[in-house]
Amino acid sequence: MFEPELFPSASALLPLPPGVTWLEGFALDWEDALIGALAQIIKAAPLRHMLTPGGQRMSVAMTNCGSLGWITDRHGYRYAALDPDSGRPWPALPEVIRELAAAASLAAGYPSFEPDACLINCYAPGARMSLHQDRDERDFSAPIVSVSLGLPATFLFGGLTRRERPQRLPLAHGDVVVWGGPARLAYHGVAPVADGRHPKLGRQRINLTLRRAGPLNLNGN
Ligand code: MD3
Ligand code: FE
Repeated sequence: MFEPELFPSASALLPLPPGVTWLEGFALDWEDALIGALAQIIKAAPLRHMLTPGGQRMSVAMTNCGSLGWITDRHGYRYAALDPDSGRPWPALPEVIRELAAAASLAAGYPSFEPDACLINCYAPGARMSLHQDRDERDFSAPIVSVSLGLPATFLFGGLTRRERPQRLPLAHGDVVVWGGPARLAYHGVAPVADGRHPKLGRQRINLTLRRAGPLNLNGN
């Protein structure tokens, strides 16, 4: 029989733009493994506040894993195989992140997504990310998979021009969102994170952004 839902989930209440697949709580099955893997990565490649090309220090602290890492400095935004702070390659993409990305992209209709870059964004209360497009990747046909952990945040999701007023998505610990097709080049950002405390992660929001940044090659990497 049809059961009316008394407390429909947030994603069921919002008309999502085409290309956006919101998987609420999808990462919870991997929660502890993810947190353990993150701790290892941050040990090898510490979080840091990078400089924008305009000379502003970012409020979000970042690091990467995978064969390519997203960086910004006075010279611009780009992907790099080496951590500029250590001169070493970024830590490898852990199996748990690979598995989660494969499951989420499959659920969203992208069965052959092979990420080579995982940007780790760490937001203390008050940190934010202003509206921007992601266009440093080589091929925009691949989706982007994002995983939210820790404190909740309001994600801002606009159109293909800066002019369109962004829609607000409340993202919680464990939510995974797959952004593909017409959503891939949309303007997006994160409103300042409100103070709070997550039982496992404390006073922070961590977002993993999995991308295909470089070319696909025949060696499976
Ligand atoms: C929608 N990070 O690192 S992830 C970024 O929560 C970034 O840390 C945000 O935007 C964060 O560039 C958002 C979700 C996301 C990432 C890329 C997108 C959404 C996107 C690209 C196109 C459309
Ligand atoms: Fe982005």
